[in-house]
Amino acid sequence: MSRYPILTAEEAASLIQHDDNIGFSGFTPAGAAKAIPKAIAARARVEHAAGRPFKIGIATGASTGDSLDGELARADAVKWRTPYQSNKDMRKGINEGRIHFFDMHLSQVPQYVDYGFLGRFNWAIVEATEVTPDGKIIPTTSVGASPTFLRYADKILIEVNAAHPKSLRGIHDIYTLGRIPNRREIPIYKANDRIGEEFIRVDPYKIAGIVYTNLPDESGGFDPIDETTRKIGENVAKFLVGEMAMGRIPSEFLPIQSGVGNIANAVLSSLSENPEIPPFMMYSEVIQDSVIAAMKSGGITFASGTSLTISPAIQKEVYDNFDFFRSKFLLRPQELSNNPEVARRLGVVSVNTALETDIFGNVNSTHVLGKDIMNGIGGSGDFTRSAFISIFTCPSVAKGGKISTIVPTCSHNDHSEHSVQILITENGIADLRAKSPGERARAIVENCSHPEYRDALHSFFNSVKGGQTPQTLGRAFRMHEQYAATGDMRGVHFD
Ligand code: 0RQ
Repeated sequence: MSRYPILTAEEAASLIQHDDNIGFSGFTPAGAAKAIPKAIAARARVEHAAGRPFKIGIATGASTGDSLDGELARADAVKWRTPYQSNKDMRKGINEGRIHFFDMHLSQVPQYVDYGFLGRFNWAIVEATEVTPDGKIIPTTSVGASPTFLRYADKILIEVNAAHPKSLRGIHDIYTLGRIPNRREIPIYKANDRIGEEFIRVDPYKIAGIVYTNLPDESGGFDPIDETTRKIGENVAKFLVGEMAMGRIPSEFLPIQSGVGNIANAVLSSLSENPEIPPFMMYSEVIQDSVIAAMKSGGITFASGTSLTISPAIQKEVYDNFDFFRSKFLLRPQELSNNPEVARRLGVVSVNTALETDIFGNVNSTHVLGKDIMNGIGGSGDFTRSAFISIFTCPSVAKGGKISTIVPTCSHNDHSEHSVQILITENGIADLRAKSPGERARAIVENCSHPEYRDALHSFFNSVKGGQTPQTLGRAFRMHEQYAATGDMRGVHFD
């Protein structure tokens, strides 16, 4: 007999009040709460129909699945949202100004909660494979910010999800940072060092109920690798092989961090298949499909992350062969997986994806035309600023060539020229280290931009006389302005 009340999702949702702030589990759709948020959305619709307000504040690890971000956004039940999302309805609500969203570095979310920057949390709602009578919670496929939400929220609801095996116990590495200003270094000296416990400890008296579910993670999988993403991946591998040959990367290689998405998936495939790159470890956040394939082939020996974001077929394979995979990864709280101090000390090579980059090396990861949010900065800033070598990748064009991802000036800045070292597209590699802004502009345009935009980009900076940076404020956004007016950047000129 469970010592905790067993509730239906609807009963759990009935405990939530208008204006409550909730910390949900979920870092990507992996391990996100599913049944209770969906029931809260249904409750919001009923309340709205009765003429009563019903909106909640939502913090998570990162993005989640449609049952959380999608359902709650569609029910107009979101007061505020942080730190990252990738759901089309949530994005729409944010860009239409209905949802108050603030984008955050993912490593900082737990500390913000811990020190009260986000206010009081009424609830933590998390998914688990198991809860023991003395309050030990075994998460499912992600850890994210759940340990902190569980510690600080007034009350706890848990979805115990039978879709994940109990054998997941042991893959989590839960460790609590000390209080500032007396916090010590995190004792991770190699990516595969385990430093914490297998479970999250909570005060059992805070657990208001358990909802039993059997729901798969809502991970969609990735687009197949195409010619462009394959070339980007090959260029990343070529660059890193060159760094090894020059003795800048040690022969045993360095831990890799990789962003999430189609391009990142392709890059990891190329790295792990390249015969000149030795088997390597990852110190990253999201463990995605290509990492699992590389673990099988021996290209990746270990991955430290905070979520196991894999498509359903790959998840089945991992669970069916768990004896093989068990020792190959650890899921940690995001203030550890994304910790800048650890990333700097381990010499992480970061590889993230840009939406657009400018010719001086500033990167926009988050906004379309400077205004509309795509997903958020995620962990890209946690790693880029601290990496031993920071790489950004992107295709040189988007939307069938109508958008050049390389522009004179980014329409929004997430990573500055001071943090971005290497830029890679399908066309080539721009090494920005030790280059002045003018030299960077030349390297980026010549090596990385799409041939269709190259002459125009050259003409942007070639005519500028004097100054440290060949910039002309009056022409800086001409490509964006043309796209906004005509839906196509092609044919732009700077004369
Ligand atoms: O939209 O499919 O509608 O055409 O952006 O682009 O090429 O599929 O690339 O899946 O790798 O995502 C930056 C969004 C790239 C992602 C971003 C359009 C393009 C397409 C997606 P369509 P692709 P990916 C780890 C680290 C920030 C956070 C981060 C991201 C869609 O990588 O969110 O790095 N990164 N976190 O057409 C307008 C441009 C565009 C553009 C591409 N310049 N203007 N649209 N697109 N460039 C993750 C976490 O921390 C959890």
